[in-house]
Amino acid sequence: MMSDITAFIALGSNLEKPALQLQRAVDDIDSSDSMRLLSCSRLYRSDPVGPEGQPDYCNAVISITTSLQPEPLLDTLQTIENHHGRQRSVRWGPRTLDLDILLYGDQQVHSERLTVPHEQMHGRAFVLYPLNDIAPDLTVPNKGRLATLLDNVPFEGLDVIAEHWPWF
Ligand code: ROI
Repeated sequence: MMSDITAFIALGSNLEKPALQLQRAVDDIDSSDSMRLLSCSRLYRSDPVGPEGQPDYCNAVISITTSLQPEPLLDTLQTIENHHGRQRSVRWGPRTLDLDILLYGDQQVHSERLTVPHEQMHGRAFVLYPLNDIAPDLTVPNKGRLATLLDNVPFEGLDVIAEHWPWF
């Protein structure tokens, strides 16, 4: 479709078989009428950022094409999160599935519900390194080149746990 936009989505989980949660999320996204998977980063284990004492996370980044505008895309991703048993209780607490819109084309969005580019992405290793797997030449609107952002965020608290996935 002519109006399709490329968007980058960060996936995170640290409850109930995190790798399986990410795998199912990719399936749900790709089987949706309004979203198509383009590429998938490697799969990472990461130390929790935020409150201590929660389990390690599984993280990845994917790119998709979508016919949806940013807010309907957010709605659709939140519906998938809810299907994965996501409970919104503790801020920065553990979660079965988190789907964050990192980038929506080269557009900037500032609404009550949504900020794109994602406000914290430029400082988070668990976002930037997976993103670099699939879009090393990217420039983040207002933040500069991904390669430059990576210079300021060490590869720490991260392990690649799979080069190739989803597995099925
Ligand atoms: N920490 C890691 N490592 N990975 C995440 O996806 C993640 N998501 C969050 C908070 C709680 C900030 N910490 C995280 O929302």
